[in-house]
Amino acid sequence: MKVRNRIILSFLLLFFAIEGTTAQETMTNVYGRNIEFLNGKWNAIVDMYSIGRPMGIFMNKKPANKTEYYEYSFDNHNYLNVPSDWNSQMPELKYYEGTVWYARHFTTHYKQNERLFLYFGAVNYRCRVYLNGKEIGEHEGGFTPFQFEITDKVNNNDSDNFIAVEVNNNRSVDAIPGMSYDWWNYGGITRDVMLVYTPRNYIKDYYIQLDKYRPDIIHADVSLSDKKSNQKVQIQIPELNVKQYLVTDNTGKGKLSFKVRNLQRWSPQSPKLYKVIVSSGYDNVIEQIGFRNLYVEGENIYLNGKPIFFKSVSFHEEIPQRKGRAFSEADAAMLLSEAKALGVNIVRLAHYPQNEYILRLAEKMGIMLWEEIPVWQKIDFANQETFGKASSMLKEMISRDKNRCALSVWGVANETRPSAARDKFVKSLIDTCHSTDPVRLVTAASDLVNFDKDAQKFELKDTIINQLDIVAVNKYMGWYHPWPMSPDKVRWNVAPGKPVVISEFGCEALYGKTGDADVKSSWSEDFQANVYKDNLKMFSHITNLRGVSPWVLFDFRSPYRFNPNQSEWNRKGLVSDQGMRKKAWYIMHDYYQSIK
Ligand code: GCB
Repeated sequence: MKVRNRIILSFLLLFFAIEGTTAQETMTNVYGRNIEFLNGKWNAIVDMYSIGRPMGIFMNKKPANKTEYYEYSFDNHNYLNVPSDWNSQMPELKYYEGTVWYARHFTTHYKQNERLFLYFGAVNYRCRVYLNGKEIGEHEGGFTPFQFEITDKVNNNDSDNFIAVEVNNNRSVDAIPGMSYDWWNYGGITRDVMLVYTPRNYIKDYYIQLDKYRPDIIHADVSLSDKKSNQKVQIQIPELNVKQYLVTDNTGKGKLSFKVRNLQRWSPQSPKLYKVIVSSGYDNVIEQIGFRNLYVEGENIYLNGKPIFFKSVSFHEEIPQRKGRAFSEADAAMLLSEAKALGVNIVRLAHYPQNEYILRLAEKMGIMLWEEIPVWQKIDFANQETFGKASSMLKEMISRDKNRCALSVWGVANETRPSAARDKFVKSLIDTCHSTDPVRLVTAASDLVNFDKDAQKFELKDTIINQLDIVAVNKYMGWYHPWPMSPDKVRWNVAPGKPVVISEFGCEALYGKTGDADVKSSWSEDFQANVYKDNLKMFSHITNLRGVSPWVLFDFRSPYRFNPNQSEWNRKGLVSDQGMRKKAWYIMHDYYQSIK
């Protein structure tokens, strides 16, 4: 084909490919549905110059006669495991940021009264999905799920279907997160992919949680896919002898609040979950749900009516030993067991929604959770489209996890700088949390606590704190910030009247390195241990302190850590990249033991 004709053909292909849509809102509790995983080895093409789309490679054409040829084929080429990131699978892709195509064949067998969905747990960062040569939709945001209905788009009854996913993880100014951040930009189809079979009229969504304050009132919101009134939905909790009905309005939605007796509330000491069955005449979904009360009054946080102190820690969704994203139940067990061993009652999932295996296992293990969207430091706050992205991510996160009673705190931002645009952006996210989910606490981590020379105290000046349930503070005393006086003399006057949680503190140390405990550049465990001791002294004088969260549980990979002791690792872990506990781990462990 002549070059000109080729270009025309490319544009035509592009035009036809673009009729796709953005992904739809996902159904809740996908793991409780009739699913078939599309995990495994997918064919892959690394498309460094992003020319696969104009070339139409998603059509997966094969030469039909002797004169035809195509400069691509997915067959017998590269393979990538799904789920997983691409960086850890091929040495050539360690630093790769760009486009990779994933493709595979699959068959389906839905019945006449069924619908079929294609569901992605997460793809980092943006993707377009093509089915049998046509684009079916796109999604942006690397850490939340999305789905497409493909009922009438597939060749059913065990005929062949071909799916291609164009994944791109280029960083951009208008994205969430933005241009640079302190973790690895793992690209790829990083979470489960599945086919979901549902009845024609299926239970799309439900939100069943205990009242914020009352120990005996459960609220339930259900939404069916048929937007019709007078549909009856039953909610059963067999162990509590609950059998309640609600009726939908003309949008297919219904609400109900009912009283329960002898409810055993969920707590870290006793992580009780109940089997809950939601059924319409057509569909039936079962899930384990826990019930608890969580609220803030004055400077205290109350769980089931009793004040609680958050003994927290953070981790990224990463298995350091594998230098790759965590994606399985086994990965979740590794991360959470190490957190539990430290003595925590809550984990701050840094800095983005992590996979559902982590959330569900944490709930079973009695670990509360704080989950956030990656509105991290520099974001294009004045850009409406960027706001739209953050807002979608927030809604996707809440929608997926709103039935996890372990989920206690929503985080909407981390270390952002006040400005009119930022304030509007972040305040609006806070409002979304409060209005869509009354049973969780909302926060945003700030690094603006500074020493006020006149007052001789640490203070925080940021108006968004007025809207937060918990004021979260990242402060690296002894590492990024020198002590203005001896640590036990330091006093805080931060957000009086509200609970304060130290959401990050800590210091770098290379595992196994001994050195002078006073010399920062020793990168030694001794120096790190000292920083921990000093910070704990300071904490004991913060009167409204209701939790602490050392940064961070494990050393994690970061492209902007250039010191030879770091060599692309953030070394603030209490546990090394090889899973070895540093000296500071024991200090933190003893501290948590001492708090009753
Ligand atoms: C922070 C960030 C966190 C970084 C950490 C660090 O304040 O919130 O994402 O990794 O500091 O190690 O500098």
